[in-house]
Amino acid sequence: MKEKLEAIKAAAREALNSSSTEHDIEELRVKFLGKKGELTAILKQMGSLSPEERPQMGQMVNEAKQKLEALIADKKAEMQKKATELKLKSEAIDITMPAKKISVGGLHPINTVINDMIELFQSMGFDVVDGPEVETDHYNFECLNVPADHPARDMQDTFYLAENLLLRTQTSAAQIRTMETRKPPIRVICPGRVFRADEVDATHSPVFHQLEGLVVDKGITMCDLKGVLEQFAHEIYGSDTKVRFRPSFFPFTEPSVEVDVSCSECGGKGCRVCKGEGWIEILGAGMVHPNVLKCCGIDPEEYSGFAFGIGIDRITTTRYKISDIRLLFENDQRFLEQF
Ligand code: 2U9
Repeated sequence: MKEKLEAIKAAAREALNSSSTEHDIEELRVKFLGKKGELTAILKQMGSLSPEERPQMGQMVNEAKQKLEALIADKKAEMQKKATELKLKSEAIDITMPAKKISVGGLHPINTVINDMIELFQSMGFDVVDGPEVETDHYNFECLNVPADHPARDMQDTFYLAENLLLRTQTSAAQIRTMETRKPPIRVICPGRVFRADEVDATHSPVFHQLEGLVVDKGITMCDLKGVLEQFAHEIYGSDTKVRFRPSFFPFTEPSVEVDVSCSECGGKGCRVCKGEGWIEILGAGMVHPNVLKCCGIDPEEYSGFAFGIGIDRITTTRYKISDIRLLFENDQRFLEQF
C-alpha cells in the first residue's frame, strides 16, 4: 500500500506540473481527491490493514492528501494571478497618450445674435411668438395693408407655392395672428426666417432673418417707439452710439421711420464700412396703420401701436465684421468654427 501511495504521489506531482489551465487542475483534483479519486480509494482500503499499520498509513495518506490540496490551491492561485496580470496588461491605459479631440458644436452667429436680442427685449417685457413659414396671402399681405396691386406682391419678390400660399416675406404674419388671439396690451417680438426672390450677392440672400416687434395698447405714441428703439440701439452698439430717425414709408405703418446708428468703425466721420455716410441703417419702424389694427379686430379709435423690423443678418455681419452675407448660409465649417 505504501508503494501504491508513493506511485499516486508521483503521478499527482507529474500531472500538476503538466497542467496549464484551471480546467486541467480541476480534472486533476477530481482524479486524485474526488469521491472516486485515487487517494480516497486508498483510504477506503485501510480496513484491510492490521490495527498497528492503520494509524501510520492513515497519517501518511492524510498528509499526502493535505499536501496535494495545498499544491492545487497554490497552482490555482498562481494561474489566477497570471490571468489577472494578463488582463490588466491588455486593458492598460497609457495616460501619457494625447487625448482624442472631441469636437463640440457651437451656435451659429445668427442664433447668437437672435438669442441676445430675445434676452434684451424680454428684459423690456416682450414675449416671443412664433409662426408658420408657409403663409397665406391674407396674413402676409392683406392684413398688413399691402394692396393687391402693390409691387411687393409681384411674383419676382415672393415665392408662391400655390395661388394663395407663399413663403412668408416678413414675420409680421405671426404678429397678425397674435393680435387675432390676444387682447391688448400686446408686447411681442417674432424672430425667424423669411424668404424673398432676390438675386444672391454679398448683401442679399433669398433666405434671411428678421426680428419684428409689436406693441399695442391704449395711448401708445411715437415716443414709446423712440424710447424702445434707442434703448435697443444703445444695448447692441454701445451707449455712446447716436441714433437717428428718418421719415420713410411702409404700407403697414403710418408714420414710418428708418433708424440709423452712428458708424462704430469711424465714429461718424465716414469710412468704408458706412460708405462715407457716417451712419448705418439698422431697422425700419412706425406706428401700426389703422387698417392693420382693424383687420385684426382691434379698434384703432381705442388702441394704437408701434412696430419695428430688424434685419438680423445685417446686425450679424456688422457685429462680427463679416464681409459677405453668403458666408452665413454656406455652412462652411472653417467659417463656423470661428464663432
Ligand atoms: C405688424 C404691423 C407692422 C414691421 C416693420 C419694418 C418696418 C422694416 C425691414 C427691416 C429690415 C425688413 O428685414 S428687413 O429688410 N422691416 O423696415 N418692419 S415696420 O411692421 C409691422 C409688423 C407687424 C402687425
